[in-house]
Amino acid sequence: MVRFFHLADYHFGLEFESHNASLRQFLRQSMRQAFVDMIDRAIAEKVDAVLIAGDLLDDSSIDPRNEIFLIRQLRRLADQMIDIYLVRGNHDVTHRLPMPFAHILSSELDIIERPRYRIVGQSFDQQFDLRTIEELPVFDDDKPTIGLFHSQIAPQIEADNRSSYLATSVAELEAAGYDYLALGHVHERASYGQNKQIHYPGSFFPTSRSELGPRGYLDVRITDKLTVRFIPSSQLQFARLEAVLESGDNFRVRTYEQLLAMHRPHQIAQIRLEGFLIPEELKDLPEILRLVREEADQMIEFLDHTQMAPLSDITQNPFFLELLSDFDDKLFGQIDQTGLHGVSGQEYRLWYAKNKDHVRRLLLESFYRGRQ
Ligand SMILES: [Mn+2]
Repeated sequence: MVRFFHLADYHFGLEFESHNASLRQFLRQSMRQAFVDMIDRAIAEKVDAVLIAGDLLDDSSIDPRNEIFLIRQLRRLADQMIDIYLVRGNHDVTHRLPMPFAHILSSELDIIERPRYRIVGQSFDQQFDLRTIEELPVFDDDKPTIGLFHSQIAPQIEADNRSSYLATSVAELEAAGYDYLALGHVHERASYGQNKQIHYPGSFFPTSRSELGPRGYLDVRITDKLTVRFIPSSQLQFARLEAVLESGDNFRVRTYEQLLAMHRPHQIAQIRLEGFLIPEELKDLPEILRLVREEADQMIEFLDHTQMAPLSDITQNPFFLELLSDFDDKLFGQIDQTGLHGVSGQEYRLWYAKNKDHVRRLLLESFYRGRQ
């Protein structure tokens, strides 16, 4: 049996700059811990190898702190005689990580023969690698053969319609008859082929808000059959949720509790808010959201798409009746005193009676426009 872990698109070094400071710190720390946990498991379970299918780094120019971390972790595998195979992807094509203990595949088709298996693979040779993967060599022995590529599977590869990412196709990968194809580049988990032997593990750790759900790596065993099992690298995951807020009694406490109930440990949720609220509630909302975020350790982000309730729903509200009657009094007082572009007070009253709802709506909207 051959057993190995297959990971890709770790993008280590990513700064998570679009998140607030505390979340950024938490994400960077969790990203490291996820890697340590994977290495611990590889050692505890005595796998033969760890395969890294490109984009180990987010950027080839890695800072000293990150390099020290990464090299020390990877060396733990080498110290336990666990082989490391790595191809360079579009994000780390020029990295200079000092890892003589690992096999970094060259940018030409590379074949590494081991006693119990062989690896066939290829690194990127520049950021946008316009080549396609050349025809894979076919081996007619029983030794398990594993392909390792950072590659974009294109439905059909034609000379004038190439991907920039060392493209290939399912048909071409299948033609070589390999036992397993360890791919990277596509950040969502996917598998292809008649025998489900072609795999993208997806990103090792979420690299952005849009990478939802569990992220991790694949535990692959090749015996007389192939077994592939997904292992989450971290409990942390991103989620996208929606909350419909309801106007009415006890708005503050109700809304606070409704939103806080959506918080889960290890979940960074982006919650889209919908609903029609009266202006007083809209005014209170930012503070309620701030309190929820504080209670949830900043693990919730809000997208506020709430709208002001239709005027008919809110003009019965005492606050508005007072605001509007004050407005009418002042407006007509002013018109009676000065006239309005030659329109008499009487004419204006007639026009206003017809267009009252529209005018009031504009007034209320402008009054509350500053709430965001
Ligand atoms: Mn990537």
